[in-house]
Amino acid sequence: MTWRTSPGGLVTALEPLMRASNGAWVGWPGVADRDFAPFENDGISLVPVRLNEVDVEDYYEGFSNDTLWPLYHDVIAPPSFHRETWDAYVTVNRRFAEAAAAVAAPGATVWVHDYQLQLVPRLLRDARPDLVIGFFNHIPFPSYGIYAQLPWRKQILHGLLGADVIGFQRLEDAGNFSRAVRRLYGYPTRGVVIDVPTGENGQNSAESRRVIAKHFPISIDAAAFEELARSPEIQARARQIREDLGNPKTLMLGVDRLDYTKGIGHRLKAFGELLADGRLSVEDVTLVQVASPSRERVSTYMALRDEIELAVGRLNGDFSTISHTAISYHHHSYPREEMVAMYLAADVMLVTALRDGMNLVAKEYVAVRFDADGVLVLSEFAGAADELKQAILINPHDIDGTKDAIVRAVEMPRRERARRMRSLRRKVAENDVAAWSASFLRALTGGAAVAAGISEDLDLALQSLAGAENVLIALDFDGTLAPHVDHPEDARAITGTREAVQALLDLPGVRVALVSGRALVSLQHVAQPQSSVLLTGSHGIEVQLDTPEIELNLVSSELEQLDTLARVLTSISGSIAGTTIERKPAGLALHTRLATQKDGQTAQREAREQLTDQLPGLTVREGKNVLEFSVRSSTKGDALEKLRDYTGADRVFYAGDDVTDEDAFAALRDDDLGLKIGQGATLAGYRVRSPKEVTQVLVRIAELRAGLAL
Ligand code: GDG
Repeated sequence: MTWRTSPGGLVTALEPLMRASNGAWVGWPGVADRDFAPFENDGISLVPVRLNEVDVEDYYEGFSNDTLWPLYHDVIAPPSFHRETWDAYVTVNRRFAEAAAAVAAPGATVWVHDYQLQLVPRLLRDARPDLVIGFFNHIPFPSYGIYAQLPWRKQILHGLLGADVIGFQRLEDAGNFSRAVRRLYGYPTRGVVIDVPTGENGQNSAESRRVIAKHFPISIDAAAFEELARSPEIQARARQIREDLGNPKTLMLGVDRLDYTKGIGHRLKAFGELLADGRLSVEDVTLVQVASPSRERVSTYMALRDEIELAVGRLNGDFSTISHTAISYHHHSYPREEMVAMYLAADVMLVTALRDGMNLVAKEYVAVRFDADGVLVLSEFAGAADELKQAILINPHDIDGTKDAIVRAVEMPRRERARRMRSLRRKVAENDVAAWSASFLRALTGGAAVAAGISEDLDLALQSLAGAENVLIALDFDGTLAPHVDHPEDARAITGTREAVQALLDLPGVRVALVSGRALVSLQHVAQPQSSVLLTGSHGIEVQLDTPEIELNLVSSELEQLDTLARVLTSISGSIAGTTIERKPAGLALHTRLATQKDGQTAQREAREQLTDQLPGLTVREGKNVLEFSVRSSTKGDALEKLRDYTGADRVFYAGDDVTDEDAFAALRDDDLGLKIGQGATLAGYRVRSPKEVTQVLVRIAELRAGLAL
């Protein structure tokens, strides 16, 4: 068994990212009916998904390539609609979603590619709400009038809307998608934003999730193409190609998968007519047409091949001479080097697609032409036409227009060729495939942050924090992770918090701590923290750091004071009915709730008098029917300092909602990040509304940190 990397820009663009973030590439290995175990290659795990023969027939060749492909390409060929192939599409999409759900880390970013997997975003979101999900559609998205033909039009939209960001090639595609969502679901859309209701009641629900539908025109690894083109071997090969073709004055080139969307027939028709009209002659002009084999078992493609080869045969029969061939036709795939040599050799590149998401061939031709020569004739129905406006743009259905464009290209003066090519090259260099993936991922991770109610400012601060070597994430509990409740023992962290904390714990260089005013025992009871979470209770007096024992953060003089305090209060409480004492980690409380008002007052007065005499440094807090004495005035700020020392963190994140948390915010340093929950004045630099957003912030930190393993 052997394997090799798929050629192409997508792999080139994503490979470094995938490697840096320990990514998993989930996909079909390209062979039916075989199970392959997942394996690692250079930091990327490859996760094969099995397709059997029937899946290939129904899901891949059927629904994907005989229903969606023609439909999305404006029904250039008639799409078939079969319920069995739809069922196969659902089944296989589920299989991919399961495979991705199984390998994605908590809070991971998953990027789903292309029309074969449109149900995956939703399936994945249902299985793994913690994930950030992007989808990119490599082919066009048709206008509503055409899309509406699809019997499963609502299911597909629902599937796609599971993503946070849905990327398209062209502005128009994104617009068509948003319109379809409005027409079929009635969800509100504003620019690139779609508000998708999330609640149980669907459309009537008040809660919604933001989905971004936007165009991100894909590109190529332009520098790599240029580098190949600059190599002496490839330049020699380019000269050789021209020579082998009899050094025609003009070499024209078409490179396409043999697909009916590419307009190969229209191109041949225009070229044939030009030869017939005598506007071009085989003495001067040769057309090289590479038609790489594609989807050879789909009947429309078989018919197309026959049709194209018949046309090529006819034209060659009619116009070729012994020394000059009109069309040099090749039904093969070539190595990348040979393609580059052909691009270099070609004076005119013909891209006549009737519909094409982008068309990378057009961009490759431009990237290769470092000599600033060559003319690109480009269909306005290819996505590339939006950027490559200095090409000669054509409507391939207009055969006369196309013929004129070809003649213009053949006759174009050197200076105009150079001017146009330079401008085209700038475009391709500016937006290469790395820029494309970076901008998509920025929208995706930024988009998820916005959707989660995280402001852009906060997100930037989180990004910076996540890049630190050692990070301490310190969190208050009540009001921060858990909503406030009437009975303190009922407090529980909201759903998702535990998973978010676990995601953080799983990352190297990250420690998580709880900082609470509660006594530690009570904190443990309500928070049920994972064993590696560091705990501090009673405003920092109690700490539990990687050991089962609770440590009292008291010095010996404080312990002596505690003894004295206990002696005095026990004697007072023993002599006055209805008064009780409660031990606290660093003090005692005298409760007078059950005593008469007079006895209560007496007890409190005596305690104050005796203790301020004997223990002048004592802290006294008065509550309702309770007087609390402590030998130590520890704050959450002290707790945070202790944790900072212990963990050796160079950056600290602290989140809290209460006035007592302000001591912790005050202990933060310039590079640290304080997050206040709810309203009220604060020293914290950032604020969110509720514990729900805190959990999202934690997920975000984990995700950023995982990505920043880069
Ligand atoms: C889909 C969308 C969108 C072709 N023959 C050979 C070969 N190729 C390479 C080309 C180019 C790629 O295949 C074809 O890409 P295109 O963009 O032209 O078209 P599709 O295959 O239909 O791709 C399209 C694209 O996805 C990306 O989003 O642009 O609109 O339909 O890179 O160079 N490469 C080699 N030998 C061949 O014989 N080595």
